[in-house]
Amino acid sequence: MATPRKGRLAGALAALCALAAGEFLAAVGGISSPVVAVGDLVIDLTPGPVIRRTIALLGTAQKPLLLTGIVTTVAILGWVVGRQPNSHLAITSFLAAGALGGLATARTGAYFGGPLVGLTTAAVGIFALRRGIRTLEPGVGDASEDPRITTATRRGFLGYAAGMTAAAGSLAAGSRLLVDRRDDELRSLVTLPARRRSVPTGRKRPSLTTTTEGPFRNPDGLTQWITPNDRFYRIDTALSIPRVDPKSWTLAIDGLVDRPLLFTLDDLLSMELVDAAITLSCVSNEIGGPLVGNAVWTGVPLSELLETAGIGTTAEQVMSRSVDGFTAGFPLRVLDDDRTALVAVGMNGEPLPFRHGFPARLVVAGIYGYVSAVKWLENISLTTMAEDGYWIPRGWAKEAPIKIASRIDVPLRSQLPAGRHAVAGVAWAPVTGVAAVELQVDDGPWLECRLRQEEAPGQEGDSWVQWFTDWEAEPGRRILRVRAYDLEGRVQSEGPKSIAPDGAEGWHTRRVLIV
Ligand SMILES: Nc1nc2c(c(=O)[nH]1)N[C@H]1C(S)=C(S)[C@@H](COP(=O)(O)O)O[C@H]1N2
Ligand SMILES: [Mo]
Repeated sequence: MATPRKGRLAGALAALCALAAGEFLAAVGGISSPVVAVGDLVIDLTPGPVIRRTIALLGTAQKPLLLTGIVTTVAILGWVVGRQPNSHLAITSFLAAGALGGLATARTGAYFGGPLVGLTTAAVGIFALRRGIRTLEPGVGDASEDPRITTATRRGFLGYAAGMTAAAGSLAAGSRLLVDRRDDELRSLVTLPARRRSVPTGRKRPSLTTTTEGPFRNPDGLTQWITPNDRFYRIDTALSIPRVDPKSWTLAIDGLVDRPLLFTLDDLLSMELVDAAITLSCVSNEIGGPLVGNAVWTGVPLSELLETAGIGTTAEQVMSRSVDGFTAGFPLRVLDDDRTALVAVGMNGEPLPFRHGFPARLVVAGIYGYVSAVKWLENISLTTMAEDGYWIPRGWAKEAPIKIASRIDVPLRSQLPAGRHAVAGVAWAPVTGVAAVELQVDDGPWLECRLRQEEAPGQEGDSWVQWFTDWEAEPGRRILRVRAYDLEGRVQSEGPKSIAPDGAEGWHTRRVLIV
């Protein structure tokens, strides 16, 4: 064949267009994306140790990379079979890819829609490839004979290629739109009641004090005290975010309780809801890292639900499970100090976003997310300590209080002119609360910084503080170091210690060149 390269390009385009058509059909039918379903299948077939290593290596980039890998594989498959578009190999390959996508999608519960989408995808691919090859046909084998034919062929092919690219692009964009629309509809079924209590336990800690006087400037780049929902970090094992229907959702409370209970979302919404600002952090947050945020959560106090169910005498652990099978547990005695612990249905005044656990999740002040903050919550079970949550057999500590931490956010740039500059950031020590934050320049004395929290419902110690100080920067290479103290007099550990198995330790350090 005279145009193997174009044949291959036609193959790759046909495969991508078929893929986009499959995504679109799945979105119209309201079933799982075939690409994501195949990703889930890959994860389920991958041995645990390999998964652990790729998470360690790739972190949060792991999911986008997997999905990109699947799309690329499909394009390469099209490229390979495009060389011999009419062969059995080409048709079989498209059918096999469609069948794989169809079966993977069926596994998510779309027993009829999945295979239908898979087969349609294969058919679109085969048809698009044939169509593409036909635009090449006049030139095949006799390209040198009539230059007018080759020009017409080239135009025909370019038109085909442009058309396929546009079709794939608009189908993909259309699927996105459809999925977003359906999400908005689901979430709009939920309205948070306007009347809410502001303090979970009826007590508020004494106001934080600081020994340094003077106004708190709000320098550019300082982290907002409340993290907006769309900027809140996201960590979970879910490749596709569960879309839970709030109308049929229930929360079971069972295990070592006197009376197992089942709540609908309306049950929870008609209870007296509580607002509380709580800082949530991931155990995988490196020193100075971004996996931490502060939000006002709205929900029902966990202790009220447990008391209604009646805590059994042998109960030792609160073990929660999500609709996608993730589990997390913490010792029941963690709740003994009356700390804020909510079955949260709202985040910063809105129903929970899908990424953050719609319609309900657990938020417990002062312990890392992986032992407590189960999103897309469906079950809370009281157990003995013998049971382990998802991350425990994977090498993470069974008990995981959030460590005292502080972070330098300002200055943003690492080169500055000499003179006065703001140095600022955030610090947290839940549930005790931050007493002081100190900054050190080079090997100089530790300077006490000003602290600030916003007016917000909840217990003050549960939330981070913003800290700020002015700095007269002198020319040269400067090193800034920060550390925090909690209200019980403990100082942030100097470390350095890495995140596994129970959270990083160390003083965040920034190098700044003053010119
Ligand atoms: N269902 C489910 N809930 C989960 C997780 C998960 O993987 N699945 N990860 C936990 C971890 S490790 C953290 S740090 C927090 C993060 O919550 P966020 O994504 O809302 O910030 O969710 C927790 N809840
Ligand atoms: Mo986490």
